[in-house]
Amino acid sequence: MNSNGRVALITGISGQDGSYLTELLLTKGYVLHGLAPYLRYGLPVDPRVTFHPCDLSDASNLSEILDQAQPDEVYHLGAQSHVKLSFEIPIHTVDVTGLGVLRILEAIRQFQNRSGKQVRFYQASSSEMFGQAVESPQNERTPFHPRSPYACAKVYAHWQTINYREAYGMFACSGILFNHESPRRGEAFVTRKITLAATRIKLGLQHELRLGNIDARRDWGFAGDYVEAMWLMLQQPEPDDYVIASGGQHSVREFLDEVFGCLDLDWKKYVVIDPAFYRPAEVETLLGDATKAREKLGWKPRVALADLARMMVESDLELARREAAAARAV
Ligand code: F7E
Repeated sequence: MNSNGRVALITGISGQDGSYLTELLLTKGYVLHGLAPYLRYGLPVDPRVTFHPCDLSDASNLSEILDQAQPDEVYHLGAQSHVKLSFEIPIHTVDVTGLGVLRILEAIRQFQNRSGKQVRFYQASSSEMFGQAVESPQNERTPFHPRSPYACAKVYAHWQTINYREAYGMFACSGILFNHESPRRGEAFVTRKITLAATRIKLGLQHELRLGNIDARRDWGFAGDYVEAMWLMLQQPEPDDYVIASGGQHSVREFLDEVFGCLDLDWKKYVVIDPAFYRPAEVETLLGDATKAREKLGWKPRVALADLARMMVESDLELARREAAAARAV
């Protein structure tokens, strides 16, 4: 693919969304720069991407990176994104997930002044901001009621993004993304935890699965669909905020039915409820209304939950088969 002459910079490039967005932007001909604190916890970054180590709790090298990369678009995906972990490391979470956004916005504002360039900025906001939601489904006008240090940090970051848009005329957008999953999802999030365990149980590598609140209800979509919405937001004539969601809602129980059903297993024989996985404050139910994204961006999700579950099961079954073969070879 020939270059389209545009440069994009992605923070959090080694995570699930960073990897799908990398693939999308490479097919569109972007020159790509990626930031992450260190790579060993994430996926390997595509060799076509120029990688810059950058810790969002420090960010002292951000200005230098912006001067080197000269980005037209910045996609800010980097965060401490695990909700339960945010109760255990709240200060670090708020530093990276909340203040980290301010560090980037301010570095971009100064870069724009130095270079005369207009940078388009995407902020990864989250449905967790709705928390104990006052209405259902949630849209761009639904008030926030965050229920974790992570969600509080995301609310702060969301409003800073709007503030930089209003105060400095920055082209800054927030995508309020509901849960989005894939075979590349981190292993500590509930969907991947379930598909990894179910496939290992199927092959006799594991015998139980310990979970927390399986009555929680979420609006789950496919990460590959959701990164397309991020790109679309930055191609519009005006910056704005958009809810990105599937518009369907399922409980963790229903996701268990779907996944174990794919493998002809009954999850009730293996799942143990363990209070260690409960959160001090839970978000019981979320459901998104992405009408604005459909009407203004022309965006809609393509992958339904049953297909997503199957995609994740097939991928994790392959991993489990390799693990079983390696165990036999020893
Ligand atoms: O939990 C329940 C848990 O950790 C989903 C992040 O990407 O999406 C994600 O946040 C539900 C919760 O995702 C276990 O209590 C039960 O009600 O997969 P999760 P999340 O907390 O909804 C939003 C949009 C983000 O922005 C976040 O960054 O499942 N649950 N048992 C469990 N959850 C986990 N992780 N592990 C369990 O054993």
